[in-house]
Amino acid sequence: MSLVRNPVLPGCYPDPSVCRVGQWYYLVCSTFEYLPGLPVMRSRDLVTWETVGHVVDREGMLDLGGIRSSGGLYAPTIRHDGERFWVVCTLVDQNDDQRGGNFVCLADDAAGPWSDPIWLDERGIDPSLFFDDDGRVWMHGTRLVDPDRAEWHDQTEVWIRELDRTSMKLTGPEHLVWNGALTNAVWAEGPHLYKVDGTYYLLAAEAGTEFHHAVSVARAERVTGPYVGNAGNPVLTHRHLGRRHPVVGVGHADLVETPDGDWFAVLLAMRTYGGYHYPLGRETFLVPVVWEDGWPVFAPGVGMVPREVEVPGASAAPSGWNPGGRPGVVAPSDRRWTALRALPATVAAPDGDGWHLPVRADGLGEPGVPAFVGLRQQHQDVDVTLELDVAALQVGERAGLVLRQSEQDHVTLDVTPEDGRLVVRARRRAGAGGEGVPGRADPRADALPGSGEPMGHASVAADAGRIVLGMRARGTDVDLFHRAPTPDGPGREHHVATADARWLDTVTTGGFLGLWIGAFATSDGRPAAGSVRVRLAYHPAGGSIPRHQTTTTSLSTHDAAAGSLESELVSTEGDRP
Ligand code: 6LW
Repeated sequence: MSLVRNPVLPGCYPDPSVCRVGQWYYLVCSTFEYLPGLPVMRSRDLVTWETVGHVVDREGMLDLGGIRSSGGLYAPTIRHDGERFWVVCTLVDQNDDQRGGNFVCLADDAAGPWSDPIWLDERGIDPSLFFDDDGRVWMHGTRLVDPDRAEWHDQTEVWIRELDRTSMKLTGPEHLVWNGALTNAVWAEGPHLYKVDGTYYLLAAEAGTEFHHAVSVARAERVTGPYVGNAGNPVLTHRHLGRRHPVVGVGHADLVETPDGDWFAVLLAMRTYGGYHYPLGRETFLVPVVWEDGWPVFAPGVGMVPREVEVPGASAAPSGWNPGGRPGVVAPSDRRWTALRALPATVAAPDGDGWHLPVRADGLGEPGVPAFVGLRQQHQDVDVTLELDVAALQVGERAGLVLRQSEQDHVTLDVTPEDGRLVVRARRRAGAGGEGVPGRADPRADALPGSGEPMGHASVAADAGRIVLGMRARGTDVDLFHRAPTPDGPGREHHVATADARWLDTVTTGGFLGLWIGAFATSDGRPAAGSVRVRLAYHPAGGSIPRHQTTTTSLSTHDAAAGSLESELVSTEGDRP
């Protein structure tokens, strides 16, 4: 028996769905406007996960062009029918409900190749699949109730309909089976069907994917219902624990049975820090489940998401690096890399352990395809450095680091050639989102649509053509710095500005995402001619990862400053959730 620390997938891995094939578990999550989309993660023990591929990994498979942040790929489900893997998902364009929709992709091997999307003629989101033991396939999903029938605002209905696996079309009558356990429950969603000991179970989230999020369950004798809710619904939530609880927003669960007959749920929740904020976004947690009186009991005896979960037979490996990766330079082959609305290979080319990034006219403030490659921020305390070779960057172009929530909300630290020197600037772009955060909603931010509100700047001699830009996140404080490496050493660090990650989390901004950290290069709409070489290093620090996983790594000269700080902090590591 191993004690495993939650979350099992730290960082923005929301809407998890899991299935088991033999000894292996497979899990997928939402990826919104980032590509490659829908990572397929594999595990032997539900604890240590590796990304084996992505469902959407080819140019032309899906068109994400113009889709705004927090649109894109929502809430996939993964299942196996005994022969093939099936992933069902929704492509959402929040500005055009005629675009996108629900689709299925198929694969013999979870690592791919996955088929092109097969579109299904059904509105709504959060599709799921159930393979009954009589060979029939039942699709289900959720959608807003038509306004003329809706009894309350944001009332949704869970539908079930048969899928003909030969024609891959929905067939027969539709069955509306669920609107949530509670009257006035908004967004009954993320439905999944199971059959356990001859009874059909419907698991669904409700109350929206934020503070009031909850898991409810209903059961029926026939797959099409009628479904009767559990008297104890919701069967799992953290909303009664208040906003000071370290884990909030528990919901969107999917069940899986181990080969030994134990049951677990994967679900999403958020870890708060810096007050009621969760900059890392919605993460994947593991919860034990037992069956009592024909109903699933989540986290028996505890009734909330445990900080540590007992997983029989699990490897003792902690989850700090799931799904793959290690501290240090993130090579282009690393599966953590993503780009915006295009594959990383569309905007950048591998160049040793870094990327060659040609400047693009598209900026970060519009839903285009900017020169951007980035990865999730998975640790609250982290040092990120971006080494840039800017010799080929032109006047009027800028390149650097971005801490990104969305087009509207991000912080950049970039460098631009000016008058024979390099000017480093930190800027904050703030949309019209939330309120109540100190220092937020400065009206000047909207007056600078292209780049954002200045936060700090510095001027550096340009002779070396090489500069390091860095972010040091300690909780919600994010220090932005630069240094100019010399042949003799990493160069002295200069602080440029301090950002507040609370500006960028969805409590403030709205939307569905956690933070991404990336490299970008833009000419802000003007014709682009230059390029940069970038090399990004990611080092968790302090209490972000379990102590026994923090090993000493060999540090290159470039990362020496970040590395020494990391080792200092390891010894004072706290017991952060
Ligand atoms: C997803 C919905 C939700 O489709 O958020 O947690 C949406 N729930 O089920 C996007 O992640």
